[in-house]
Amino acid sequence: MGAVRPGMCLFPSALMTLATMTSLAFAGTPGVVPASPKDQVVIDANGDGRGDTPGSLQVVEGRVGENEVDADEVRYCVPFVLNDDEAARIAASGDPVTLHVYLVSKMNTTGGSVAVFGLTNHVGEGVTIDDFQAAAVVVKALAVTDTSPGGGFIAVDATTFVKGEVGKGARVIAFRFEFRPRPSPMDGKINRFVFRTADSVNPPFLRYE
Ligand SMILES: [Ca+2]
Ligand SMILES: [Ca+2]
Repeated sequence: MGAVRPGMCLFPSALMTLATMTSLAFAGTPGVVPASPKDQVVIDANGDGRGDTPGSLQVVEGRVGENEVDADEVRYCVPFVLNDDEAARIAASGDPVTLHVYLVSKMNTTGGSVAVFGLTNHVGEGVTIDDFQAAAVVVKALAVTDTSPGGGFIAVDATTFVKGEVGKGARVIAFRFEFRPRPSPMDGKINRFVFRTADSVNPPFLRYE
């Protein structure tokens, strides 16, 4: 371990390290895609089963369930933007793609759960009020239940959905989180799950192998 002398150039070794890391990344190490900061909650404030109220632009709580006591169903929509390299690796790989979301807390969720949906043919990176009810397929029905521990990440296998969308040429992969049962309990309480968003610590991410 020689001391660094004046004039000694460290750049070549740094370059070597970068080259090594890059080649490792293409040798099958996992890739991580962070959630788009355009993630959003969407609310059905008049109970007709359609979204009509977006959340604030920077939402730090991904609420799923009731936004108010026995009213205002809220769903969390989270897009992920893939670059061409990421899409190519996902398309070529036979390994799983998993969605990771951090469950912050549960509020009166006995008997309740969260179903994760994949928005099919989603256009653009943004979330609109129509994404509340936009066409989607079930990724996992009981992704989160009342027995899921709060304060940690939940992993959901999203391989089939993600590879399907990538296979259609999609570069934005969007998910929607919904509370079950519907309607939620009319129990005089707020029933909901809360997840971290892209604008908070421990944001959602996609992981591929
Ligand atoms: Ca509505
Ligand atoms: Ca309630």
